Amino acid sequence: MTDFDLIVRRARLWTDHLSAAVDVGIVGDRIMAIEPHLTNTAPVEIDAAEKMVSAPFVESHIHLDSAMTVGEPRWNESGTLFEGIRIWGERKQSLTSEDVQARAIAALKAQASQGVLFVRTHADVSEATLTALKSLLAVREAVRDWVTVQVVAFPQDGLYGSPRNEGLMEEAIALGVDVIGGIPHYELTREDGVRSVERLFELAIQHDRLIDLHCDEIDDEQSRFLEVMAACTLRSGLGDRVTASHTTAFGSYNNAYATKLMGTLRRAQLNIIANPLINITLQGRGDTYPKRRGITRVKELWQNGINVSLGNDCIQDPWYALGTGNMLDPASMAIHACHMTGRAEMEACYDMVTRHGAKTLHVGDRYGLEVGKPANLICLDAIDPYDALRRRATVTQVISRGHLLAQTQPPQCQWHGA
Ligand code: 17E
Ligand code: FE2
Repeated sequence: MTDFDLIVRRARLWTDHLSAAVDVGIVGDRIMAIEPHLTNTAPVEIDAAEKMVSAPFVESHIHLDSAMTVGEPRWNESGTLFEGIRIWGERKQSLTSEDVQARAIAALKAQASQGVLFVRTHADVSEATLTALKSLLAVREAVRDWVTVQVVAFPQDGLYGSPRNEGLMEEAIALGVDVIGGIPHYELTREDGVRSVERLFELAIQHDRLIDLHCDEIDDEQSRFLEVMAACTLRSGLGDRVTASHTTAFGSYNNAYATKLMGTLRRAQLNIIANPLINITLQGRGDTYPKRRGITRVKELWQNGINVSLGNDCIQDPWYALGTGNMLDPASMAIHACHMTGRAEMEACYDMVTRHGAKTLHVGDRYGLEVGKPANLICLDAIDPYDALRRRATVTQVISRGHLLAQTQPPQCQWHGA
C-alpha cells in the first residue's frame, strides 16, 4: 500500500466539469492517486467536504515592481495611464533592491494565500540601473519552492523612448528574463511602434524567449499594433509563444475592422490577456457620455477560440489604488463589463484565471489535476465556479508542490435575530 504524505478527501475536482467526490493522494510533490476512496491514512489529511477543488489560479499579468506604492510620491488624480506612468517615473528613481523585493514578496504571499501559484510579472527595464528587473529576478529564485514566477522585461518608457532603452532591453535579456515585453502604443510615433514590435520579435527569436507586449492600451481607435503583432506571429511561426496584453483599443475599433482583425487573430493563435479591473477605471477618461468600457473584446475573442486569460495588473500602485491580488476579482469584473453572464460564460471566466492563464504562461504538463502531475491544488469554500465567483469564495487550503502552504477560515456570520 502506498504511503501518502497528504490526502485531500471528498474533493469535487473542477477540470472542465465537476467530478464526483474523490480522494486525492499526494506523495512528495506529486499527485499519485485520484480514487473514490483511499483506505490509507496520511500525516496530513484535509476534508474538502464535497466542495470544489481546483488547479491553482494563474496570475498572467501583474507589475510586482510597482505593487504597493500607491500614493508615493502622490496619488493619480486624473486616473489615466499617462499620469500613472509619470508618477511611477518619479517613484522608480528611488527603488532599492530591498524595497522592490519586500513589496514583491508581500504581493506574492497575498496572491499565493488566495490560491495563485503561477505568476507572470512585468519588470520595468527603462530605468538605467535595472533595479526593478534585477530585484524581481532575485525574487523569482527566492520564492521558487512555493510559487512559479516568470519575469517580463517591460520597457515602460518605450523601446525607443530614449536612446539607451534598447540597450537596457538587451542587458535585461542577458540577465535571464523569461519573456520579452514592449509598449508599441506609447512609442513616439506609429512607425516607432511598428519598428519596436518587429525588433522585439527579432530579439525573442534570437534569444528563444516568449513575447508579451502591452499592446494598444489606449482609447485611440487608430492604435492598431495588435494587427502588427498578429502578422509577426504568423510570419515568424511563433504562434502561442506570443501574447498581447490589454489590447483595449479593440473595444473602440469599428466592427468592419474588428471582424478583419479577428480573422487574423484566429490564424495567428496568439494569446490575449485582459485586465478588466484596471482598464475599466483607466480607460474612457477622455469621454463624456456615453463612456466607453475600454476593455478588449473578451467575449468575442473567447467565442472565436482565442486563448484569453485575465490579470490583476496592479495591486495598489500608481495606476490602480485598489486590489488584493484575488483572481476572482478580475474574473468578476470581466463577467460584468464584458457581458459574460451566461452560465458557460461565467465558467469561461473562471477558466481565464486558471487553465487559460497556464496555457499563456506555457506551464504545460505541470498544470492540472491528474495523477503524475505536481501536487498544486486549491480547495474553495464553494460548490462550483459559479458559486465561487458569485460569493468571492475563500480559498480555504492552498497546496503547493505537495505542501500545505496556506489555510484560511471562511468568514462566519453569527445571526442574532431581531
Ligand atoms: N504600465 C502600463 O503601461 N500599463 C499598465 N496598465 C500598468 C503599467 C499597470
Ligand atoms: Fe500591465
